[in-house]
Amino acid sequence: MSTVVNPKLSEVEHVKIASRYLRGTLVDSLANRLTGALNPDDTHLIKFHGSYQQTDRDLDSERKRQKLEPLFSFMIRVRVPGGVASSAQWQRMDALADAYGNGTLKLTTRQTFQLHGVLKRNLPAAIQGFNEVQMDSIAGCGDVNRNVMCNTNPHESAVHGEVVKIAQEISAHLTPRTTAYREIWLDGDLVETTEAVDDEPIYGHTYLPRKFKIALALPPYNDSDIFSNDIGLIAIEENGQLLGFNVAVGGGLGMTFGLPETYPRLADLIGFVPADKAVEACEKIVTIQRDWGNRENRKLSRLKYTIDRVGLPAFVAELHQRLGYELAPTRPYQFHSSSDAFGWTTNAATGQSQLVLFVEGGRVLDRPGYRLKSALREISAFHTGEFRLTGNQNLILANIGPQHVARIQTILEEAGAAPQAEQLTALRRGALACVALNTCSQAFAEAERYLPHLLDKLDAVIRAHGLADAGILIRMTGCPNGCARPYLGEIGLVGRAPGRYNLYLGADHAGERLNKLYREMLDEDGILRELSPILAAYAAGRQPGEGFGDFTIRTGIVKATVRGLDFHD
Ligand code: SRM
Ligand code: SF4
Repeated sequence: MSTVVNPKLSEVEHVKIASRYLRGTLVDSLANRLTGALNPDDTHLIKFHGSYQQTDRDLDSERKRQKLEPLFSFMIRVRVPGGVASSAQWQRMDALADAYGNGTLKLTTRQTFQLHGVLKRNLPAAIQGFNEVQMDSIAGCGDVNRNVMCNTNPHESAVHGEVVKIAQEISAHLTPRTTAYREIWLDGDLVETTEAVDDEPIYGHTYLPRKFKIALALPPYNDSDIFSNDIGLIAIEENGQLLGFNVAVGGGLGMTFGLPETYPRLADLIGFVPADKAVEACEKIVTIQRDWGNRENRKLSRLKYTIDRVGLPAFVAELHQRLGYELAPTRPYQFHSSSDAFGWTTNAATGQSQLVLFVEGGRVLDRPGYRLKSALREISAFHTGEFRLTGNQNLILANIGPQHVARIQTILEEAGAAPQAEQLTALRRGALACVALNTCSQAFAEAERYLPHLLDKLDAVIRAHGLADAGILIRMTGCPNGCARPYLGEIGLVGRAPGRYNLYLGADHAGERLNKLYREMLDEDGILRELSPILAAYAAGRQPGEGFGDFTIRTGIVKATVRGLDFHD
């Protein structure tokens, strides 16, 4: 085997090569009690194990003044393929958040759980805690396939269960095979291993050039925002039968300010695969990205850039060759919405009910007058259905037996956490905000902690114009990486500097068109000043059924973005 290493490879590639299938010196890093941090190379490797080393950014400057090292702690992301968790798993996450985290659970935009604030010494116990309820964090982050998303709502279609099962199969098939995770976190005894002992039949020893994301959706619902994924699979159903999936490739939202060669891009539809070939198709697409992706510049290494570099026809030809057959032509489908439909519904056939519960910013916590975390803990003690995490940071209590409906409603009401559809505007219920400060190292501005306050002010405008029920998608992030999918927001706010945001308009309501930059570096007054007249015009001049994003295009407020490459035009 050749040992020549390309000197231009990015730093992370060198770390992966030296890591012996993701082991690195993680065991030594964990044992070192002189610091709350890991050895520098291990900070890259621990991502593959589902964790990020972070600091409390609220305290950084004070700790520096006191000549202390930053307050290091870890975020851990627990994979939940398709977002489906049991009551036992919910209870465990709830307890681990209290025992080792900051007492809150974050439901993410990719249907996973995150714990924040876990100290280095508590990482093994937390990960062992997930393992005891058949959950893991491997591939939560890192240059591998991440949590596979799927429509969340089991009542939406007869074939929903089948589609979730395929999401789970894809996830299992693309989970790294290295035993490093088990050795480091679960066994406690690191076996000295060489490259020859482990095998990654799909990834190889350097894994992928960059993160990789897959989502499935069942029309007309696109709540998993499939076009922002490296692979999006659109389920095609006929007479209650799952036929297969339209395949879309090359979605991704991250970009860097000042680097126009980086851009958000929606995935392109390239054909149709029968349901029993979906896993294989995903594997082959992953291997093309493994072989063709850019390993020198991580800013240009996502599949979207690989495809734009080689051209879609060349990419598809290679896929057909690796599959040994050609994808069939895409089938017709229609998406209506990418948001969640809140409240109670009952399935006439099964008699089971479900509650789609609004969780502001995806943060499950207790605070005075609002004890959501306690209420859900109480419910998990008797709920025999599932806890389903949505891609919009909300929660579905699914498959609730008729005997539990009233009890669940009462518990939520008494905790001040009951669905309050009539009290909350549709704008607020559909809002997404990424974590940003105080834990995210990338944040230029607040998002999760600030958006509710901005919404207090925007709600006043919305109500004044009679738009309380207009489902306008607003999404805010603290930086341009796009974690709350802001470029698919009908109103996108992307942090540029403390208290300053770029405003994007013009995405559609179903996740099929990116938005466009409208104004830069707005503070709160600027955001309200810019949005108020546009909302007023929308209230007065919208056509029947016209979404806010479509209105801003039709009236010429912004130009439509047709593909990623014209996002910056
Ligand atoms: Fe993300 C990095 C949080 C969904 C694009 N994301 C991060 C990090 C790990 C920051 C870092 O690199 O140090 C954030 C951790 C903050 C914290 O304290 O928790 C972070 N991303 C999140 C979450 C928790 C946002 C949320 O509030 O829900 C979401 C977790 C998803 C999950 O469960 O797996 C999250 N991130 C997304 C999405 C949305 C999606 O996947 O549907 C995107 C845009 C889609 C995409 O990937 O293109 C996204 N995150 C990024 C990027 C930019 C990637 C790129 O191609 O440029 C980064 C930075 C990076 O990778 O270098 C990033
Ligand atoms: Fe952090 Fe930026 Fe992602 Fe927000 S969008 S969580 S600020 S990386």
